[in-house]
Amino acid sequence: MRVLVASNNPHKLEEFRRILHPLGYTAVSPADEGIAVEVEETGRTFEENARLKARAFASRSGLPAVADDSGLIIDALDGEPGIYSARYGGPGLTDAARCRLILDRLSDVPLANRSARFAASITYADQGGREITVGARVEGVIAHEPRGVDGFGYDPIFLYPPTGKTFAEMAPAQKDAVSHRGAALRRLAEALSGRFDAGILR
Ligand code: ITT
Repeated sequence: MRVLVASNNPHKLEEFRRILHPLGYTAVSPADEGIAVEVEETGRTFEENARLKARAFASRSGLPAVADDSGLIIDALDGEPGIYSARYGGPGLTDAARCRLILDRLSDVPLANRSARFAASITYADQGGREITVGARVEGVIAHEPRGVDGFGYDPIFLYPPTGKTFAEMAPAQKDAVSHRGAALRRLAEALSGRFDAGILR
């Protein structure tokens, strides 16, 4: 089954392709389909924004669309950057500068108080009016310095305690096996195959 990845983030697209392929889905990009859609993320939650993106891409493309709204939640920053993760510190910053901004804001915070999690809400929307939203999280700790070269975004500062490595130090398949996005997409595939009621998933 072909699904359109309702995202303009090339790193997410790569992860979707990688995770969905073994689940029996072919992920196509907006560029593959020759469409460009910009969605204003006006929702107040990851779920609301995922729904907005999936619906917009599905209606513009004629294909079933899968959208992800995700971010990093840091307890010592009262949940920031949260739904504003992509634009934290201003739209002109690089991923590395955003990581540095967080490290500077946490400079006095000891490891014991650096708990954080990645969260993803993923919505599937199709032309028949079927819509499914699932969510998943992965718990971690904000490192004191960036480490690793894989991944994207905040991966270099997100320490995953069971491996002692940041997500950027883990092989892509190792990240997918435990990440918010990997878990949410596997739940979505189960829901689409009708194995259980997605309404109860959060
Ligand atoms: P689309 O809306 O076009 O999909 P986006 O990057 O703007 O792309 P979001 O609004 O969902 O998407 O922002 C998510 C941000 O959260 C993303 O840009 C990263 O900074 C961060 N993020 C999410 N998942 C991540 C991951 O697995 N690793 C590192 N950073 C992640």
